[in-house]
Amino acid sequence: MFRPFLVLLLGLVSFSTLPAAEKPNIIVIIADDLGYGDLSCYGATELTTPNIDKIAAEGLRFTSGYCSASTCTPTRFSLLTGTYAFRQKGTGIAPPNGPAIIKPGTETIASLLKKVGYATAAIGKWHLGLGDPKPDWNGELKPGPLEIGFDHCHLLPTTNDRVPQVYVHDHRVLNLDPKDPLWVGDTAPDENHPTGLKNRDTLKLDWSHGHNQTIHNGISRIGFYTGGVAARFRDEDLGDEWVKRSNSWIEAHKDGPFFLYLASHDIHVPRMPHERFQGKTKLGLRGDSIVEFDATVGEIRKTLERLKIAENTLIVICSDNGPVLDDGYKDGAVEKLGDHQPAGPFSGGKYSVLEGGTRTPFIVSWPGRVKPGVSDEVACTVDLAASFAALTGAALPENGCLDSLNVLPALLGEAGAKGRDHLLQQDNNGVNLGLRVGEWKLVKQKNQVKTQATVSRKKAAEAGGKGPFRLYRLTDDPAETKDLAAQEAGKLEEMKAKMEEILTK
Ligand code: NG6
Ligand code: CA
Repeated sequence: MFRPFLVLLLGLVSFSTLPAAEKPNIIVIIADDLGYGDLSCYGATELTTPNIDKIAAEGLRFTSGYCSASTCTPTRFSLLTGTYAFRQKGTGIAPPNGPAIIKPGTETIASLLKKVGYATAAIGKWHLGLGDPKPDWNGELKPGPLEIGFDHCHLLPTTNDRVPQVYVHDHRVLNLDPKDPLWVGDTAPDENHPTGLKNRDTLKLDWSHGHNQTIHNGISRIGFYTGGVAARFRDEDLGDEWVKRSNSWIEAHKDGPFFLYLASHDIHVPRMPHERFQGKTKLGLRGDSIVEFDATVGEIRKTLERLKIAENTLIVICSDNGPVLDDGYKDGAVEKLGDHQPAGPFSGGKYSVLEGGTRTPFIVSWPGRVKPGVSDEVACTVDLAASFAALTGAALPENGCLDSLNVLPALLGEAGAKGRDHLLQQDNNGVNLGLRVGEWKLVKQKNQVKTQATVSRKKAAEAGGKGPFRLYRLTDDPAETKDLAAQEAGKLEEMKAKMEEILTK
């Protein structure tokens, strides 16, 4: 046999058993700080999100959909790796100069799907660190997404309230002029460096706590930077950038299969949506950012339709943690809240292990396959790895994806299909924990999390128990106000044992 043919044949054999044509494209669209009650398809009445609502109506909307942590970095870590973040040290909120948290060699959704023939891209907020031991902003930014299974990336490196405001395109800062190097640090480069603290009167968006260091685009941030002026973006243009980059990447890979991880920065602070969205809601910039996120989703969907690949594209819409109102800027989120309930019926929000911290919008759509409806099955972003592996015939690693469960039949809405039978929820560093098993919820509360009463509108919530372990029955008490730990001692012990088993697995 001719050598080229042999090589081709071997290539096909090592491929998955499913022919590429049968593998759907997969798009995970993850919002930032979007709460359970922030979309009209989840009951919001003070704004409308027509594009997401349409996708939810055509797909499956989960009422027990979760992210695994109540802050960004640990949720994203576990989404991509299929392993709970508390199992690895240093997976809390990443600082501007933080190193790559997911080490090369770690199996991720991207690496799994790449092995079975998918083109893979990460577009949007990264916030999982770059480089080792720190990012080389003027050189090659690696390791990063390209070292853990993504073919391409176009990123906001951390979050936009942290410096620097530049795009990372594959291994480099985009449009960086070598004559104007980018410097990023934790202390002011000189005493004349303008900051939000000293030059507060020049700001277009004032800070309320933290966020008072280097100023860019009239907004002061966490951290300091100088240089890289030609590379800097405007906050207002981020949403459009993600749409533009995603659409052109999708178009280039329309013959599929492809996996796109699209991580919008909406609705994280600083909330500064494009001018055309500002003032669109009565909720202020927070509401306007939700509408911008909805428009982003709509644009992606439009592209899939134009390319005639919508039928064969599975979309997951989710969030990285629950809602927060004042997260460091005076953007009117508190004052303009009105009757809006960002966490829906739940207590707590971002930073909390009460349901509002991790129970978030979770929608699965695949027009050719998913039967429209609403599902009460438990599904979590940590399950996407095992579920996508099952879908595409990718082999899960022996020593990876430790907490990812294959809930594919539940995600596709198959009759009688079950979701997770248990779910661990963590805060930023896994100090406080939650465990949901069926209707029961155990909360291990080491320290008190100050939750803004206005987020959850359940002032009683944080007082719904004083001990280190609290027990709630979510069916009667979704807001976790009545601690049953003393009353249900047997159940409490059973839940504590289950939590211990997961922690020490
Ligand atoms: C906190 C920031 C908050 C936000 C959060 C990360 C202060 C006072 N607070 O430390 O504004 O940036 O980190 O959010 O600085 S996350 O969604 O990316 O996890
Ligand atoms: Ca977040």
